[in-house]
Amino acid sequence: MTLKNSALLLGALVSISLLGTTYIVNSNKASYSPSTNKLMIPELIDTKQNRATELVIQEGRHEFFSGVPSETKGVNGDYLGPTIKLYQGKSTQVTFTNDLNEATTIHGHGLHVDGRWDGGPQNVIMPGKSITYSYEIIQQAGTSWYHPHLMGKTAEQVHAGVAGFIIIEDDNSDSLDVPSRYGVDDIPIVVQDRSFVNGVMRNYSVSMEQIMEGLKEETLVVNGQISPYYDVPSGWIRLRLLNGSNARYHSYTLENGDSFWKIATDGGFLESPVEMTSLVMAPGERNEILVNMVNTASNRVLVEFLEDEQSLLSFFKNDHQVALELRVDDSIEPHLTVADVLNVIEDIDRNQVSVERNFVLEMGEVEVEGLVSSHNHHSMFSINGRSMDMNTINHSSKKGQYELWRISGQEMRHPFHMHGTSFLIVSQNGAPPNEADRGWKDTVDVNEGITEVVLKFDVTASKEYPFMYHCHILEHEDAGMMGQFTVE
Ligand SMILES: [Cu+2]
Repeated sequence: MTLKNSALLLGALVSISLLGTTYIVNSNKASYSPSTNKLMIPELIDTKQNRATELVIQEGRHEFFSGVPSETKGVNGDYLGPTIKLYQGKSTQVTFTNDLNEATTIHGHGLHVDGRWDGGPQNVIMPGKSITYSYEIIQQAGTSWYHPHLMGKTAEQVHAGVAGFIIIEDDNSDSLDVPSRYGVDDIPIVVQDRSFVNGVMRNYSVSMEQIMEGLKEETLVVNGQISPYYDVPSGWIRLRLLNGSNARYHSYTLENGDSFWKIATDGGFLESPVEMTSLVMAPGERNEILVNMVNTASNRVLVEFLEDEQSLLSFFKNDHQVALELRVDDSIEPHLTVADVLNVIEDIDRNQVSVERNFVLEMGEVEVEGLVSSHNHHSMFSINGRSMDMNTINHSSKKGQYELWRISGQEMRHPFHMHGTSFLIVSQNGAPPNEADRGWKDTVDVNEGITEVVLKFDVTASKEYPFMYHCHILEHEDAGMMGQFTVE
């Protein structure tokens, strides 16, 4: 170990001693035995039958640990919300009612819908009020999600439990040979991290340091449960993974070291399944993977929380937690085959691009050290030197125009998300994306190197209801690492 590492190590030890809750949490994990939980599958609201879709955002009391309720928020329930299934080419009215004692919004993360229906910070639903969105689905099959996007309160409301899946189907997904029985072999998994004291979820609050690093808690929570199991058929199992953490990066592996196959990114299927043994997901990202359960009685999906490379906290907390135990039940009919070709993804030629834009995600140190004096705002988080201002439109895009966005971050990794469309990655740190990342995305991990993405918008967003781009570390977003734009 070098001298430099020793110094870091000392710092890490001090940090750990300050994180008193870590020990409390770990002792709690020992005193409760939640692994007998059967995975909760969110209710499916399938809009194919033109069912009126009404969702109520409400206060709840959810038991992460048996017999110990925590104060939470949910949608049509105590924690998290139903899965909404939407169809390409179909328009569906979805009404959100706010039964909370505070304002909220519900953003459809990943949806290509007009700014009026986007649920950004301008689409406020006051307490006791409702808002009806018309989800006119033009995009391809994929896994999106919904969550609050209230200015300055997104992190707290998502943390309390307001989130759910949106699954989009199209002609391709309807006929494709992949597991698609919801809750049988097509399983939505939202993975989060929370802290517990005597089995009770710690309510949201953040120190300045936690705003800087993002809120990183200790206990893995999957669909609102701790280390659940699920009975699955002895065939291919499709997991729709959502990193629903405020700030944590997750690394997924299988306990037995087996390969799994990634079949979809945020916004749709890859061209073919990509074999892998570990998968890193940034906050806000979705990936669909296939797990082969043919020759095994059980397997466990593990998650490791990644730390920034600089932090030696990871040296001590490098443990994998069980996200989900898959147990084979031979009485369930298995899905035994998978298509080789899943999708056709037409590359966007660089020559088609008519506008290039640069986005630099900046952290507070720059201003604290007095290097920048032109800022007349208080927030320490910004993009291109500007913190989010609801009254400022940062740029305007043209519908149908191809654009190249060049994004980089400062100090640490930031998951950059934009509303209203999906993009393709052109390059990251000068290299083309690997096979598993050559799909449609709306959230991408950026570091100090440059990430280039190409995109176009097929819907509009007015000045009244603009689209957002922001860091999906929710503490950074709330602190101002966000901007807004129109599409005309
Ligand atoms: Cu960030």
